[in-house]
Amino acid sequence: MESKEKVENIRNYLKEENKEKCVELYTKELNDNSENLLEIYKSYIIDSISNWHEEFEENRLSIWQEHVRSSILRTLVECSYPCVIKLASKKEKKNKKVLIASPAEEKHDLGARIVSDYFELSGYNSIYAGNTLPLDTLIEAIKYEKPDFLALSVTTKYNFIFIMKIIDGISERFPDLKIYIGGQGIKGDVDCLKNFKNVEIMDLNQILNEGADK
Ligand code: B12
Repeated sequence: MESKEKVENIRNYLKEENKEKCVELYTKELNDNSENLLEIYKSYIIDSISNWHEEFEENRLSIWQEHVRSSILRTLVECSYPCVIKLASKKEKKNKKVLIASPAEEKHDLGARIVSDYFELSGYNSIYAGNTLPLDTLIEAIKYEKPDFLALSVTTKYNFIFIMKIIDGISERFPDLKIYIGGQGIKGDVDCLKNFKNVEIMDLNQILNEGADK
């Protein structure tokens, strides 16, 4: 079967909320083409979500259905983890630890979870500390994990303010800790970041290409 057809197949099963079939086809694809994990992530997961909001805006998709679909995709991401470990073991280790999190109120977590795997695949030791993380909890995590840098994800643009609170709080307590931020919620006016020398906007390609070594 052509790869385009295979992707279409999974997307249709996703629309039908058929988790069993999605997992069956996805794991088969992973077994057959594990070396292509990044392409599989892109076409089966990242790109599959991109037009959901159109269905949503046309009232063809309700929030609970988005929950069902995104939960299926989350399962597919977790199914990929053995493959992530296998590919990461062939990569030169960077001996650097990244702590990944999303700020308070940010409920979207698929992006951050995928970012965690991209860091692993690029030779970093990555710890995904979860979504909706208040500043105090993140500070606890930093003290315990002692990461070399932070990667924060924000999807909802209204939650950008919570990223700013985290940047403020972390920069005050850990002035030398580099903070990378990414996600859909960052598009637009980011002048407020100019005062923070330790903060940089990052995207997925940068993790794979330059990494966090600049
Ligand atoms: C799935 C989804 C949900 C799921 C989330 C499930 C989950 N566990 O994550 C559920 C149903 C829970 C949900 C809830 C809501 N959602 Co929603 N959701 C989406 C949807 C359809 C997909 C988001 C997603 O997972 N994308 C896939 C991932 C892989 O992509 P990503 O998050 O962009 O991450 C990638 C990059 O941005 C980057 N990246 C991300 N973070 C970082 C960090 C670093 C350091 C780096 C390097 C890279 C990076 O890498 C990732 C991989 O490519 C989008 C629409 C869309 N097409 O994006 C709306 C969307 C994000 N949601 C939206 C809204 C408004 C909401 C709600 C407020 C709706 C409501 N009324 O209840 C709530 C609550 C949100 C909250 N408080 O946080 C809006 C946001 C609007 C805006 N301008 O901010 C969107 C854009 C829909 C829309 N068009 O209106 N949502």
